[in-house]
Amino acid sequence: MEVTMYDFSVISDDRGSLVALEQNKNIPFEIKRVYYIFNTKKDVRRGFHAHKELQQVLIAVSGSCKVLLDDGKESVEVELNSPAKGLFVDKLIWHEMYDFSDDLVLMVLASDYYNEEDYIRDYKQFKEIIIDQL
Ligand code: T46
Repeated sequence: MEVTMYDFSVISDDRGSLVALEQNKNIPFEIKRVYYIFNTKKDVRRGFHAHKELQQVLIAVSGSCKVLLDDGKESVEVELNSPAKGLFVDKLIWHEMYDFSDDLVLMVLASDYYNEEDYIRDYKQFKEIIIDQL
């Protein structure tokens, strides 16, 4: 499956570095929500769902983690370890996050407000929805 990883421009000078994120420019949707995940435990996986409509960009602004992406046909593992990289997670992609470093801060930009109805948390149901779309 195709993985979309954005390489953000980093503006650096002798004071440090800066990355700017702009909706519909280097982020491919209108940003309606930002949340971040931290204080994770290395061996406790999170995620285990797909979204019906939501699109997201995941950025490890500090530390690192791995992300499994599964489109129902194949799965890939991606490492996030740079505040200058953003992983696009489209709708109908099953995803899991794991292997968190102690200093991980995973920032997520989302195309819509929080809505539990948008989650598919059962893998069997996810596969059925994917098959129906073919
Ligand atoms: C996703 C991955 C990458 C809220 O109340 N508002 C929010 O905006 C979010 C994201 C979560 N919550 C509540 C829902 C749960 O009671 O926070 C609790 C933890 O959420 P969840 O178990 O879904 O966390 P993760 O890490 O498994 O998944 C999260 C996002 O929920 C999800 O959309 O794609 O990060």
